Amino acid sequence: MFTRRHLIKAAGAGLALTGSGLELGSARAAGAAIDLPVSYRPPNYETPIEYFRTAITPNDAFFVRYHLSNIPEVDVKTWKIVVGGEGANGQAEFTLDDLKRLPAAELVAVNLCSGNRRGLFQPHVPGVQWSNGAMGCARWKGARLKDLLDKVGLKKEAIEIVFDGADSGVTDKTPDFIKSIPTWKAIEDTTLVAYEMNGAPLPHLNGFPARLIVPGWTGVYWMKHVTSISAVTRPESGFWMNTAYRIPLGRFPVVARFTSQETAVNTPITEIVVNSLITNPADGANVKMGPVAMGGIAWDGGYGINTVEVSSDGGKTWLAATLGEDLGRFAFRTFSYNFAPKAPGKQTVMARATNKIGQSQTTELIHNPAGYHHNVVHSVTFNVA
Ligand SMILES: Nc1nc2c(c(=O)[nH]1)N[C@H]1C(S)=C(S)[C@@H](COP(=O)(O)O)O[C@H]1N2
Ligand SMILES: [Mo]
Repeated sequence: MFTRRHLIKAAGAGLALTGSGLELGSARAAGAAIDLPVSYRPPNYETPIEYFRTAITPNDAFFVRYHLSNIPEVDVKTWKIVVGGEGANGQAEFTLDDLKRLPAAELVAVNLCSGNRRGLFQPHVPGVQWSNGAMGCARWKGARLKDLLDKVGLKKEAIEIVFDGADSGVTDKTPDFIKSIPTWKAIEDTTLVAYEMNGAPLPHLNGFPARLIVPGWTGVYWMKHVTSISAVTRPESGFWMNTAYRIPLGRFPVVARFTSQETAVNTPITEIVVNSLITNPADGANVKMGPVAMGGIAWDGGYGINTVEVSSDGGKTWLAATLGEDLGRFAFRTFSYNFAPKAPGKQTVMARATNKIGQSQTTELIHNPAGYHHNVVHSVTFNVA
């Protein structure tokens, strides 16, 4: 079983925030920050909400998501990525040193599980019951996937690039976790094979020694411990492509399409929908009468956040929040808002983000069987006394 003692240490750092003027909220919220295992086998850990008060999520508190239980500690001495496939002109192998010899690229990007907030679906849907913390934002450094593919050369018919990682199921019956992305997405300058996260080697549970970074697209494509990258001329099939990670066709306002995988009724999930989260005050917190320094983060699939608006009257009127530092179009964008309660008592404040192509959060949940893309406007209720 995996334990995550460092998370407990990190939670200590989170608690120290109380001394820095940020209200942590109730004792229950503080207790929850110690560890949030959603399951142990496979290991699934959620990031406590306090860590989203800054745009960069620390490695020690970063969420963890696995589908398979057998996650080997990769030995870098023997580990390599094999690049090839019937859609490539040849085959090549890359060790970690080989990757580091390619031109390095760096960017800040949100890794968000498609099922983030699934646990908030009403009616309930089966699957890992995530709350708000199946996501994180880090500065990733690595080689461009396109540079690896250039070493072998792609046939013009190559329509998808397929990834496999070192993890596997405990029995042969568990389908191996294999994912593909369209070639056009694979060769974008921002799609990386990353070996560093926030200036450090990738933590074991976040994909050491190297993982895919597919900025703007949900975490499912961000293959960890990647060992194989294959170009194919036919759509990849298999459980994780044909059955899992699909959304009903046409229900969500997404621009990026994965046409080689579309059916008459559904399509693979692709880009992250625009969203935001209020991080302070915490839901249920007690705050002193007077101006309340509110804050949070907003993000989207890479178009960039244009505005975050806040409402304290149930959505009748909205006022602009102030956006924080811009760490790039794929990053969390912090926002702040000075809320002046008119009277003591319970206050509910909502936040709504809009991106640069005019997409905004929904007020009603767009229901779908797998519980993806929950971007209903978030609110917190706190007590002013
Ligand atoms: N090898 C491997 N890579 C994987 C997965 C997995 O199960 N195995 N899960 C994917 C999913 S669904 C998500 S949301 C992200 C989570 O990344 P993290 O664990 O670093 O937070 O990893 C992706 N990459
Ligand atoms: Mo995920």
